Parts: sequence; structure tokens; C-alpha cells
Amino acid sequence: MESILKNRPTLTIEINKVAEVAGYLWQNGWAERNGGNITVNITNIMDDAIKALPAISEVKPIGITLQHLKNTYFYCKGTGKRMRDLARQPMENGSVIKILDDCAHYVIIADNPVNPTSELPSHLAVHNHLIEIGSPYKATVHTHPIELVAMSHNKKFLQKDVLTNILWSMIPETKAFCPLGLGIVPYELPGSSKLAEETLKQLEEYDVVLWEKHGVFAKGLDVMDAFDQIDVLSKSAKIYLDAKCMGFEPDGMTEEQMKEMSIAFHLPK
Ligand code: 2HA
Ligand code: ZN
Repeated sequence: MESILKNRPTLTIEINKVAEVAGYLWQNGWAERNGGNITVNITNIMDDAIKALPAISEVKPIGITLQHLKNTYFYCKGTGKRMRDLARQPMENGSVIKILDDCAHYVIIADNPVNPTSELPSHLAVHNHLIEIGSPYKATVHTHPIELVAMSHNKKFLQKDVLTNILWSMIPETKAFCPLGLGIVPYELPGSSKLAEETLKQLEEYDVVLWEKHGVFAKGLDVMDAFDQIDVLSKSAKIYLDAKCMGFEPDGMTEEQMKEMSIAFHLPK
């Protein structure tokens, strides 16, 4: 069967972005084995020919009912698939799914019957909420950034906005490009509905949340935007750790310097 990407430049651009980001996650050492997930809401770039495609899987339950996902379409990384493979072959290591009328089941429609990510309920719950509030955000990324996960092993960093303020103060760009900061989700079992619920709650206030001793979850306008926010936070975490490795606690920018940034860049916090 021919790929649905053929003669569809807009869809191809979005899927190529996913592949590019998957490569960055692997190169950064954030995506060991099958670690991490990416989902993108591609509903608004589906044409009638795609919508008419037959299912290539049986009808599968999502596990939860998500009222706002009726007849929506998502590209999802495949469960057990590697980011480093997805970077080269996005349609062999991920698939396009359609959510059915009951908002509780889905089918795979293209290109291959690759089962979607084990974190599907949490990713789709976030997309459901984004649609509900009329958000323009279309992408979610989960990955395992080394320095941020390392910092999550210290309770003092897990108090609300402690880590946000440290990371913002390491380099001016971080506050400018991750203006909402970093939310915190205390440890929960991977793939669990509790993890999904807590993530959803934190994402009301933040674009990126840190899962204690596990990784981060980000939402963005597209997959590049979600990646960029994780990347700037990770850069700050590296600077903090480099200073600690040189044997000192970094001073960080002063409160005044951070306030000056907020005013100059019209930042919300
Ligand atoms: O899908 O990272 O948390 C692999 C994971 C689950
Ligand atoms: Zn993970």
C-alpha cells in the first residue's frame, strides 16, 4: 500500500517534524530503547480521501472516554518502537489513528498497523482538554532528559516553582522561551491513569511538567515548539550541574534581572 504522505506536502511537513524531533531526542540521550512518546493532532490537515480510508486494525478501546475527540485523527509513535528508528522511518514506527464516534475507541488507518504508544490515554486526555479549551496546541512530547530527571531525585527541587526559578535564573533565554516554567508531578506508575490525571492538572498552569524520577511531558503548538521548551529547560539544568561540578552553587540571575526580563519580553509571570 502507498503511504498517505504521498502527494500530501502539508501532512508530510508535520510528520517530518516528528521524525526530526525523534532524532534530537535520541541524539540528546533522552530516548533509550523505546523511551518517550510523541502524539500530534492532525485532524485539521486531513482531506476527504484520508477520511474515506478503511480501518487497517480492529476497533480498539482507548481505556477512557474523551468527549471532545469524536472523529479526530492523531499521529502516534508506536508502542515499543525506538525514537532512533522513528527518526528515519516515521510511518513504520508510528501510525495514524482515528477516534470513533463513541469517543472511547479508535482504529488505525495508515500506513501500517503499528499499535500506538503505551501512554495513549494520557496523551489523548491532554489533547481532549486542549480541544475543549480551544487551544491552538497540537503536539505532546514525553521524553527522559538526563539532567532534569537527575534534579527530580532531590525533594527540595520538587516544591512548587523552586526548580522553575532556578532554571529561569541560569540564562535569560529560559524564562523568555519557557515563560510558564516547569510543573511538577510526584512519582506515579508509568502509563497509569493517576499519572495522566496529575499531568493534566499541572498542564493547566504549565507547558512542560516534570515527572519525578521519570521524565518530562510537554505540550506545544507543534512538535518543534514542545521540544524547544524541553530543550531550553534542559540547557539550564546542564548549566546548573556544570557549576555544581566546578564546586560552587551558581549565583543565578538576580530577582531584579528576572523582573527586567519579564517586562522587556512581556512575560506572564
Ligand atoms: O513509552 O517512556 O513512559 C515509553 C515511555 C513510557
Ligand atoms: Zn517514559
